[in-house]
Amino acid sequence: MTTHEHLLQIKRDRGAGYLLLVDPDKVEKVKFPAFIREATTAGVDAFLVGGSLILSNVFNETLKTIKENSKAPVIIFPGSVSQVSPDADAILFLLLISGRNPDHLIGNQVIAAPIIKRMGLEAISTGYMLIDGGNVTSAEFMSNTKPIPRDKLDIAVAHALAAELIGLKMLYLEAGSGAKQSVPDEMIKKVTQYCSLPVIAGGGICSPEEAWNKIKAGASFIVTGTVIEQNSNTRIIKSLHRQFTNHKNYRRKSLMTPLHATVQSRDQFISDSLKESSETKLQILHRCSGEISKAIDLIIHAFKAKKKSCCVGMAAVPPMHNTSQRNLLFA
Ligand code: 1GP
Repeated sequence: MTTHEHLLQIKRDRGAGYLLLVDPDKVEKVKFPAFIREATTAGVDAFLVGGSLILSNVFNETLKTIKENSKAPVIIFPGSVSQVSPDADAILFLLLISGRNPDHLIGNQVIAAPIIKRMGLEAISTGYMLIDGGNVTSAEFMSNTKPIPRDKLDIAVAHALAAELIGLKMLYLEAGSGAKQSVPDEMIKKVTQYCSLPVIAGGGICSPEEAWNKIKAGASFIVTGTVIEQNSNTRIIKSLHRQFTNHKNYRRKSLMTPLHATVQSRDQFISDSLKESSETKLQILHRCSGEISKAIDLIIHAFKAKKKSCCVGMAAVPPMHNTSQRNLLFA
């Protein structure tokens, strides 16, 4: 199974996944292997490795250490063409589609493509969209591009659709590392209503609730980086273990438990609905927002009423924003 297929399976099985961004410059060598092992145990679905600018010379070493200590996929999230290595499972082959800098639309890709091909590295073509996060981030400055304004949902949707029509595999909505404001939930919602590509959301996500809101809005993957670094209370990470403890709590208490519980309820709900649909010809309309429990109540009520055909207002549960899954429900 390729890494891309693996990610799609996570999305299918659980509705959403969690990607931990590792900046090689921030790695504390001694404690890093234990941190990776614990992060894996806590349920990180994949590690992203990269940065807009890497000053240290430990890029390959970082990839290798993660591989040695985790079975989770290691995916390069390149800030430049120099961040290409055969020591990863895959690379996000980024096209910075929100910008109009030809270097980031095709120039760097042309330079990197033969190297990636020669290495046999899996490339996951990804439409990378910078969204205004309230401050100038490294990604914005280094790419010399303008982010999409936060309130321009139509512009974001049009870019996402272009990525889909071009044939890219994923979309990354990025507010930028350390952004003051993460990508607006409303934008994720709008993009995933119109575009069927799985959406990765990252930049400035600081709390489990914020992550959960992105998932509810339709994101398939959440990326965090800075929130882990900040928890160390020092500029250079003094205690990755302690930092990870925060991360573990973050996953267990606030993201993983409610997220997975709700997603499982939803998956059960979908599979039950599909099972029943052949008998009752139940039509599920995906058009209003609400709580999953409310939707389940409504559908149970409909089944009890033994209606041959009924319409049920369906909660706007994330993956159903995607047309492919919605079509599955309609089938
Ligand atoms: C940056 O989306 C990632 O490219 C993660 O951002 O560091 O703000 O979590 P943060």
